[in-house]
Amino acid sequence: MMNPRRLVLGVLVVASVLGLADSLVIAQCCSCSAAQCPTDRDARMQWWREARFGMFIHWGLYAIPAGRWQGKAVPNIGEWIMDQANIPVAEYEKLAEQFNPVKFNPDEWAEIAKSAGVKYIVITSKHHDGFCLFGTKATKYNVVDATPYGKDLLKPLAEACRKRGIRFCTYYSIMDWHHPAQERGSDKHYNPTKIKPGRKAEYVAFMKQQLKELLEGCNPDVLWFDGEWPDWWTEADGKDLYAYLRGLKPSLIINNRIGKGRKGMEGLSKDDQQYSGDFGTPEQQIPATGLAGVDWESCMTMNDTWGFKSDDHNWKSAETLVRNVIDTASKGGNYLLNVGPTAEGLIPEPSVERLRAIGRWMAVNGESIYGTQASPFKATPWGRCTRKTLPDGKTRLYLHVFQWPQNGELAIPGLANRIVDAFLLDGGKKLEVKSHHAEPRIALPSTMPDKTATVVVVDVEGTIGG
Ligand code: JFZ
Repeated sequence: MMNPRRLVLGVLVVASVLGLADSLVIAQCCSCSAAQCPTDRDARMQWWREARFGMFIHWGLYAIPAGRWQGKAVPNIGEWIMDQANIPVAEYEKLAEQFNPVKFNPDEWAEIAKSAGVKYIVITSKHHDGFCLFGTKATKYNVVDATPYGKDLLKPLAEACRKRGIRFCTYYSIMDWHHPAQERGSDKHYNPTKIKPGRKAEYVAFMKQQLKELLEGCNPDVLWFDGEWPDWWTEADGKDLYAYLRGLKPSLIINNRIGKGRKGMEGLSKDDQQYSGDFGTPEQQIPATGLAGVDWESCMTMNDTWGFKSDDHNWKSAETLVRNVIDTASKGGNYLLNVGPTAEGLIPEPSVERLRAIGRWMAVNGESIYGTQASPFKATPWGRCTRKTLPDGKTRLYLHVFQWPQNGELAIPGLANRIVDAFLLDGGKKLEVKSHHAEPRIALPSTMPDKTATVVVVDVEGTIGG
């Protein structure tokens, strides 16, 4: 007879294969509270820790002006145009009457994401401008009620993603330039908003209603909060909201921008464990080194804006983006790469090209990224390293070579374990190990097979370091 734990596990495995796990309430493993329990945390973070690569989508009314207002280019990131050009609410609202993304094809977006090799997407359900991309009873200012398009955008996208095994996640801004309970922070800017006297409870109730609707309607696996920095939002508010959401969906993953623990653009939570949130959120940067025992995700743009801007052509190269995915994985984090679709509903072609190029690299080398752990080495001058523990207890190192050594030998500084195998990940060509002593060296082919990053696999006995 199966023991009950096995049975629960079996049911969960079957359920997750069928995509049902989210509708199940996962049994509590221990007496600690769900939010703090380390076993629960490890269980709910598992898919996220293995994913390593996601796609961010910033989409909203700001895609219509696309960085220009009254004939002038507005500086800074496109989704901030309402604040940057100081557009009155009544005027900005009118953009909704023009929002009709007839070319939006959720299957096409999900296919682009799939071909890039991302394991999850995070899309703006409501950005700072307050406009909602989902149907909600909490405000008329949403795509169903306020636009000629008149249909929910998130539900069909969630479905298209799940069909392809991609996790669906949503961004939600706490700061809201449109909601009547908040007011502009100064004459020239909405940011940072103030809360109107006595109206905070009303706004918190509004958020809770919307987030409940979102969970019921689209069942996101991550809630990615943002806009938490206005002074009226407190860590206690973050904790209360965290507990509310955890109660609604025990497996939900929530970023650290729900509370006040984030340290600026570096994005990681202050050390004392007092703050809410399941993972840190560095923005437009990858930490200099790995961070032991910390869950984090670097979000980054492909050009210089999150929301679509018609005149931003400052694209990062596909090589840079692939190396950023590798760099992030080598430090134990996830890479969340942004696209800003147009008002018509198209992911800009330069973004699609880059996603497909990343996907071609991932299709061959994905094993060296997904489900890997941070490098055990202090420095790898030729590139980066990720690792996995093999079922037989050996350690597999993935050496990502960015600079092909002139002398044809790849030195692995500080590796003391016995090497049992070395080969190129692409094609499996065996490589000669030149020394098994203090600094092993692997003989390489004379020309670099993949100029973006060539992965050399080295299997060693035992585990490395602590
Ligand atoms: C925030 C948003 O304002 C932005 O529009 C975008 O959605 C991005 C992913 O997140 O950007 C921030 C947040 C915090 C800081 C800077 C930009 N910060 O603390 O310096």
